[in-house]
Amino acid sequence: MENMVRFGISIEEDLLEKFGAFMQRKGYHNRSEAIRDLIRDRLVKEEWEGGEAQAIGVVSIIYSHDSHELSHKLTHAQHEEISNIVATLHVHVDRQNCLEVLVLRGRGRDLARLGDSLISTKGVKHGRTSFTTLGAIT
Ligand code: NI
Repeated sequence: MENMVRFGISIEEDLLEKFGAFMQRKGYHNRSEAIRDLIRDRLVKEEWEGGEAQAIGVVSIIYSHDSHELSHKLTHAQHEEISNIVATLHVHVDRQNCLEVLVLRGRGRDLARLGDSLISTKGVKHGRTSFTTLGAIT
Protein backbone atom coordinates (compact mmCIF):
# COMPACT_ATOMS: atom_id res chain seq x y z
CA MET A 1 0.00 0.00 0.00
CA GLU A 2 1.28 3.41 -0.87
CA ASN A 3 1.61 6.18 1.71
CA MET A 4 -1.50 5.54 3.77
CA VAL A 5 -2.44 8.40 6.08
CA ARG A 6 -4.77 8.14 9.06
CA PHE A 7 -7.18 10.92 9.87
CA GLY A 8 -10.16 11.36 12.19
CA ILE A 9 -13.69 12.27 11.14
CA SER A 10 -16.41 13.86 13.28
CA ILE A 11 -19.84 12.60 12.26
CA GLU A 12 -23.38 12.61 13.66
CA GLU A 13 -24.28 9.35 15.39
CA ASP A 14 -27.34 8.64 13.24
CA LEU A 15 -25.40 9.35 10.05
CA LEU A 16 -22.74 6.86 11.18
CA GLU A 17 -25.46 4.28 11.85
CA LYS A 18 -26.84 4.77 8.36
CA PHE A 19 -23.34 4.45 6.98
CA GLY A 20 -22.92 1.20 8.92
CA ALA A 21 -26.12 -0.17 7.37
CA PHE A 22 -24.90 0.95 3.93
CA MET A 23 -21.60 -0.86 4.48
CA GLN A 24 -23.41 -4.03 5.46
CA ARG A 25 -25.66 -3.92 2.40
CA LYS A 26 -22.67 -3.39 0.14
CA GLY A 27 -20.50 -6.00 1.82
CA TYR A 28 -17.81 -3.73 3.25
CA HIS A 29 -15.92 -5.07 6.26
CA ASN A 30 -14.14 -1.92 7.26
CA ARG A 31 -14.96 1.76 7.23
CA SER A 32 -11.71 2.88 5.66
CA GLU A 33 -12.29 0.86 2.51
CA ALA A 34 -15.90 2.05 2.26
CA ILE A 35 -14.88 5.69 2.67
CA ARG A 36 -12.03 5.36 0.17
CA ASP A 37 -14.45 3.94 -2.43
CA LEU A 38 -16.93 6.77 -1.85
CA ILE A 39 -14.19 9.36 -2.28
CA ARG A 40 -12.89 7.69 -5.46
CA ASP A 41 -16.39 7.48 -6.88
CA ARG A 42 -16.98 11.18 -6.26
CA LEU A 43 -13.63 12.13 -7.78
CA VAL A 44 -14.36 10.08 -10.90
CA LYS A 45 -17.69 11.88 -11.26
CA GLU A 46 -15.89 15.18 -10.82
CA GLU A 47 -13.41 14.21 -13.54
CA TRP A 48 -16.30 13.57 -15.92
CA GLU A 49 -17.94 16.84 -15.07
CA GLY A 50 -14.61 18.57 -15.68
CA GLY A 51 -14.91 17.23 -19.17
CA GLU A 52 -11.45 17.19 -20.76
CA ALA A 53 -9.99 13.94 -19.43
CA GLN A 54 -10.22 10.66 -21.35
CA ALA A 55 -12.92 8.55 -19.82
CA ILE A 56 -14.86 5.34 -20.22
CA GLY A 57 -18.57 5.05 -19.65
CA VAL A 58 -21.51 2.76 -20.13
CA VAL A 59 -24.95 3.90 -21.21
CA SER A 60 -27.89 1.56 -20.86
CA ILE A 61 -31.33 2.32 -22.23
CA ILE A 62 -34.62 0.48 -22.19
CA TYR A 63 -37.13 1.14 -24.93
CA SER A 64 -40.04 -0.47 -26.69
CA HIS A 65 -39.09 -2.09 -29.98
CA ASP A 66 -42.60 -1.33 -31.26
CA SER A 67 -41.40 2.19 -31.87
CA HIS A 68 -39.67 1.83 -35.23
CA GLU A 69 -39.03 5.55 -35.38
CA LEU A 70 -37.17 5.39 -32.06
CA SER A 71 -35.10 2.35 -33.11
CA HIS A 72 -34.12 4.21 -36.26
CA LYS A 73 -33.25 7.38 -34.34
CA LEU A 74 -31.10 5.48 -31.84
CA THR A 75 -29.25 3.65 -34.60
CA HIS A 76 -28.73 6.89 -36.50
CA ALA A 77 -27.40 8.66 -33.39
CA GLN A 78 -24.94 5.81 -32.82
CA HIS A 79 -23.64 5.95 -36.40
CA GLU A 80 -23.12 9.71 -36.02
CA GLU A 81 -21.10 9.22 -32.82
CA ILE A 82 -19.10 6.21 -33.93
CA SER A 83 -15.77 7.66 -32.76
CA ASN A 84 -17.00 7.68 -29.16
CA ILE A 85 -18.70 4.27 -29.19
CA VAL A 86 -16.51 1.22 -28.58
CA ALA A 87 -19.19 -1.47 -28.52
CA THR A 88 -22.93 -1.96 -28.31
CA LEU A 89 -25.00 -4.83 -27.04
CA HIS A 90 -28.66 -5.31 -27.83
CA VAL A 91 -30.80 -7.61 -25.70
CA HIS A 92 -34.43 -8.44 -26.55
CA VAL A 93 -35.62 -8.33 -22.94
CA ASP A 94 -39.19 -9.55 -23.49
CA ARG A 95 -41.89 -9.36 -26.16
CA GLN A 96 -41.96 -5.59 -25.98
CA ASN A 97 -38.76 -4.23 -24.46
CA CYS A 98 -35.23 -3.89 -25.71
CA LEU A 99 -32.13 -3.12 -23.69
CA GLU A 100 -29.25 -1.42 -25.42
CA VAL A 101 -25.89 -1.11 -23.70
CA LEU A 102 -23.22 1.14 -25.19
CA VAL A 103 -19.60 1.28 -24.09
CA LEU A 104 -18.23 4.75 -24.65
CA ARG A 105 -14.67 6.02 -24.73
CA GLY A 106 -13.47 9.56 -25.27
CA ARG A 107 -13.49 13.00 -23.70
CA GLY A 108 -15.70 12.96 -20.59
CA ARG A 109 -17.68 15.98 -21.69
CA ASP A 110 -18.52 14.40 -25.08
CA LEU A 111 -19.54 11.11 -23.53
CA ALA A 112 -21.80 12.78 -20.97
CA ARG A 113 -23.50 14.72 -23.79
CA LEU A 114 -23.92 11.56 -25.88
CA GLY A 115 -25.38 9.64 -22.93
CA ASP A 116 -27.80 12.46 -22.14
CA SER A 117 -28.95 12.74 -25.74
CA LEU A 118 -29.63 8.99 -26.04
CA ILE A 119 -31.48 8.82 -22.71
CA SER A 120 -33.58 11.90 -23.47
CA THR A 121 -34.68 10.54 -26.88
CA LYS A 122 -38.47 10.44 -26.93
CA GLY A 123 -39.71 6.90 -26.23
CA VAL A 124 -36.77 5.77 -24.08
CA LYS A 125 -38.38 4.36 -20.94
CA HIS A 126 -35.34 4.44 -18.73
CA GLY A 127 -31.67 5.12 -19.13
CA ARG A 128 -28.56 5.44 -17.11
CA THR A 129 -24.99 6.51 -17.72
CA SER A 130 -22.26 5.26 -15.46
CA PHE A 131 -18.79 6.66 -15.43
CA THR A 132 -15.36 5.34 -14.79
CA THR A 133 -11.93 6.70 -15.52
CA LEU A 134 -8.60 5.97 -17.15
CA GLY A 135 -6.96 8.54 -14.92
CA ALA A 136 -4.85 8.17 -11.81
CA ILE A 137 -7.71 8.50 -9.33
CA THR A 138 -8.36 4.84 -8.80
NI1 NI B 1 -34.76 -5.94 -29.30
